[in-house]
Order: sequence, then structure tokens, then C-alpha cells
Amino acid sequence: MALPIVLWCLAFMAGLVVLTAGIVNSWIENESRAERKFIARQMALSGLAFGLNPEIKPGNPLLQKGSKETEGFDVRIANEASRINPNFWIQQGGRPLFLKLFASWGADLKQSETATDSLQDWIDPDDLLSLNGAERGEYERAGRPGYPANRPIKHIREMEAVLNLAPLLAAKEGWQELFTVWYSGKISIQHASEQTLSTLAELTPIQIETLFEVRNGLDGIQGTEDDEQFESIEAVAAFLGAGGRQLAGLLQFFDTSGDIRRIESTGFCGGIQHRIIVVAPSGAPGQIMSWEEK
Ligand SMILES: [Ca+2]
Ligand SMILES: [Ca+2]
Repeated sequence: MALPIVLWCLAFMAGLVVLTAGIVNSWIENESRAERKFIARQMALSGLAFGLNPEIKPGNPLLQKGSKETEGFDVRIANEASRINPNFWIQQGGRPLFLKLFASWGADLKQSETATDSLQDWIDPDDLLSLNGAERGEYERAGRPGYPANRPIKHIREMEAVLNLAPLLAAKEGWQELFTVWYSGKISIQHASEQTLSTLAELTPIQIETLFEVRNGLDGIQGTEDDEQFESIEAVAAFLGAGGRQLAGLLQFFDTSGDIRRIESTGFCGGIQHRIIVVAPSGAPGQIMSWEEK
């Protein structure tokens, strides 16, 4: 009887050693992970300081430092004025914008109308049901009493809570990149993306390429000193040879003004990354509209 117990004890002790070593290893691993996470965030903060400096434009070498494998940061400067503000457009009666946008995502007319009307009902303060929308009763029947919000959207992720709009967003990867709640106005032609120009103004790929080439100036980078500053939408349309539906789309959805900097600073350390996204009005140093970390 004695021998098997000894053997069992030995086996048990051996197992214990392996187990303990495993725990210690993972403890060390966690410790250095926390440390790397901390450094990655510090890196993101350093990058952000450059990104917030109005003197530093996209393409500036100061916006990149180190590498992903060791440590460093990568800062991307974009503009919120390239985006669609659902609050602004719903309040401006911008139904056609959403119908065009959702159609370009592959939604049929009925889906586009129910999503647009439901967004309208979410934002408008009243309880009057739009033709294809959703107010209190529809949310109650869907098991979500207390909705819609009946006020402007505070964060674009709130759009996922809008009945009938949620399935369209779920099927559209990267939809968040199209919207903003920080910039209010028509889309800036100085910053507009390929997607909004092709969907809303129906510009051809060649027209968009031409526009970008002129807009970016000699350095080929958008958002720098040498960018062409357009005087009017009419001038842009004439230059692109855009008439008819294209001209109508440009005039309806685009504008020459609008400038709100969006800084995405990603810090790295030993395979860990930390991103800080800040929205700040251009030409107003020190002011910050939104701060998010992930
Ligand atoms: Ca409402
Ligand atoms: Ca440029």
C-alpha cells in the first residue's frame, strides 16, 4: 500500500510544480502586459500632442515614431466635415440623403424608407409616427418600452438602437466612418470621401480622381497648406463638367466650408496597441469636443 501512495505523492508534487510554474509565468506575463499597455497608452498620448498641434499637418514625419513591434505611435489626421451628421440632416429634411445612402448599401426602397423614417422619429421630439417610422408604440411592441429617445443623437453608436436602421448598419461594415455628431453642416467638398461623392453626387471615378488631384495640391496630401481652396460648389461642378443630377447632388449635399480635426493616435508597445481618438475644432487650440480610447 505504501509504495503507490509515495508514487502518487511524487506525481502530485510534480504536477504542483508544473502548475505553480504556470501560475508564476502567467503572472509575469500579465504584469508585463499591463506595463506594455501602459506604455502603449503613453505613446498614444505623445502622438496625440503632435496631432493636436494645428501647425502639424497630415504627412508630417512627426506623426510617426518607432514601430509596431517595439514601441512607437502612428497618428492619422482626418476631418469630421467629410462626414454625415444624422441630427443635422434629419432636422434639414434630408430624407433624400439617407435614401440614396441606404440604396447604395444594397437596401431596397422599403428598407431605406423604414430606416430613414425611424431615424426621423428617433430624433424628432414629437410622438407623431412617420409613414414608415417607429415611435413609442412600435418600440413597445418590439419589447423596448421607453424608446425612441426623441432628441438628437449624442453618439453615433446610438444609431444602432434605432428600430429598422439597426439591420442596415449591422450589414454595412465600417458604417461608423461615415457619420459624425460633432460637425454640423453639409459635407465639406474640401474633405469629402470617395464614397459620399460617388453616392450622393453620383460622380464618376475619374471625376473623383480629378477632384482629389486638384484638391490635394502639389504634395498629393489632403489637409496641407498647398491644398486648392474651392470658392464655390458651382465652380467645382463646372471644373468637373458636372451637370444635371451630378450638379443637383453636389449643390444639395456639399458645401465649401467646414473644418473640424479628427485625430486618431495609436500607440504601440510589444504587440499591444492603444488608440485615442480626439475631435477638436481647427483653429481653436486647446478645445476638445470628444475624447475616446480603445
Ligand atoms: Ca419622435
Ligand atoms: Ca496638399
